[in-house]
Amino acid sequence: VLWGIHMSCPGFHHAPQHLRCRSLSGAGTLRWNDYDRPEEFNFASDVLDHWTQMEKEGKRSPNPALWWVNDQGDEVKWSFREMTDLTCRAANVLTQTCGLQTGDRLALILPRVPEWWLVCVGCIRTGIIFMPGTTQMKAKDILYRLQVSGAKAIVTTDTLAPEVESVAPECPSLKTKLLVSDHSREGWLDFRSLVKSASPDHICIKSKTLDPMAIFFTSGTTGFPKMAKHNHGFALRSYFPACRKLLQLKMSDVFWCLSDTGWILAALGSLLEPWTAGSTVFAHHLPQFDPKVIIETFFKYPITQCLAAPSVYRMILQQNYTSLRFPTLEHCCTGGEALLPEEQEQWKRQTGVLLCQAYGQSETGISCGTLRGMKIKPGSMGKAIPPFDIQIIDDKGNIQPPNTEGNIGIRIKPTRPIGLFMYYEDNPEKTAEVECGDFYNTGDRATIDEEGYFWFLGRSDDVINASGYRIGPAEVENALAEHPAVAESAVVSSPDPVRGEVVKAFIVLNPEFSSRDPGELTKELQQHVKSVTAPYKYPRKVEFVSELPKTITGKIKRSELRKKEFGQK
Ligand code: BCO
Repeated sequence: VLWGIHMSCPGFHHAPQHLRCRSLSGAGTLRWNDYDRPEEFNFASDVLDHWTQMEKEGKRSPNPALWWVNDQGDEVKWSFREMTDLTCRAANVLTQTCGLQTGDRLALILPRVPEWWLVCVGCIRTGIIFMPGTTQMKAKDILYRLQVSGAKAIVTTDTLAPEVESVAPECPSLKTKLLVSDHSREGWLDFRSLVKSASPDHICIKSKTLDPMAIFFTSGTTGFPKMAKHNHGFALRSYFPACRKLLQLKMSDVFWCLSDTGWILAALGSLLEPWTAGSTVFAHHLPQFDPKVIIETFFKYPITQCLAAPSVYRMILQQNYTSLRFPTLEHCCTGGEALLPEEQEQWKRQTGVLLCQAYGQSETGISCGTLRGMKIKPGSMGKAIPPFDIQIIDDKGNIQPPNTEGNIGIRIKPTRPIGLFMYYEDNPEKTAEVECGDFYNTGDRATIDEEGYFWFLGRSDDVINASGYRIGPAEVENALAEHPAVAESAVVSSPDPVRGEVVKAFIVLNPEFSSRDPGELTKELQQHVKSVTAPYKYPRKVEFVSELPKTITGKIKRSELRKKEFGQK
């Protein structure tokens, strides 16, 4: 049972002086501009507590800050006052009970439960670096993350607790395990009851804008995921006027971002963007994705804006509902993978609502987009959003003229813009690899037209983008290699009408498995991958081959296989 709508907040009425924040000068009035670089910024004290103050002064409507629902009819509505109170308590739990300090890392693997917001903001208040991860992760994924980051704490639920326990002995840095559950578990601290009994008095750290705030894991062509480290400037960027133009959120908006809590899109869409504008964050627990539930939710709740990956909109359109005219929906935004122009037009035709494209990565947040009110060019992901200066560059970092294919580059010299990741933690080689002249090379291919609109073309490397997930082929190949049937494999992207792209595995079998029924073996291998790594990575297509194309030095030519999938020469 979740905390009720009216969870009492003892002590709030005696809120200490520090909660009367020093931040925004008034509702809707901006304190910082697109190119400002304030010395200090903290999302909790500068933004969230500001709205708390507005609420107290009667300058904000009584809409909740967080409106959470699930499919069992439970509902949580927390005001900004309650958010301040509860996140201060969470901050005290993390520092006082768990002994965590500024700069320590905390792995945050929670589904869409209200505590996700408490932990995120609790970390921001204390300077603990939070590392969101998807609940689809398996023990091996968790082990890697805990080890490589040296995380001192993990917060998760009953479902993943056994996976964490199975790897915890191999993680010497891990001192604290926090459980979000209605039950207690040996060896775990009970987050809910600790928050209830914690003090709501907490003094937010005065974080420097360039101090680290969060780490997002991101997949590459080779090896394990890299740690893209972001500072508090990542949250400040949501505050900049240019960024606010993307959605033009107002206090009265009810904003629903459907991204899993493990991705940067959720940090932006379920936390930073809506709360910066004083809007309501809407969340549906959605343990299993079901487009019908999404549609019903749009009909049932007064959601005004939505942010989701293209696959989500695509799957809604494919439901063949008689009407998709949602009563309160005014605007939709999408990002994370490519969206076809006809899908964008179909959404407008069927819902009456515009669907605007944005583009970004775990390294960049939302970098460009079709801002609300801007001319839409179907199929384009819009224009660069300041302070990012985005250009199409060649492999040496030279700016390319309009309508010429190249890499999407974000200028980092002479000044690295606020909002761009700092570097890949503990990985100077990979950090250097993506620096190209004066630019950060995203590895995404695109063109820019004369009006500054970007047109996405694909990846420059072997990374797969399946329904908005960035998947490293080596991660899937390594999982397949653990199965006795697999002699070797090559994993590439393959087109798909629903998911845009899916993972396809070309597999050479060990001789003793060559007589097995291919259909059955495919299912077994898919199940195997789902059981050893996060299931979203599993190969939805499998082809058994007698050999893989290789260079003379024996390197598998994935690009050759990929081109074949996309019908290219
Ligand atoms: O399709 P199958 O049923 O065979 O398999 C699915 C799930 O059923 C299964 N699964 C999920 N959890 C599991 C599990 N199996 C075992 N144990 C579990 N715990 O595994 C497969 C997972 O694939 P999926 O997540 O793609 O499946 P689903 O449910 O169809 O979801 C569809 C989408 C569209 C909702 C989902 O693909 C999605 O959320 N995509 C968007 C990802 C996203 O938000 N990307 C943004 C990244 S941030 C970024 O790009 C930067 C932008 C600024």
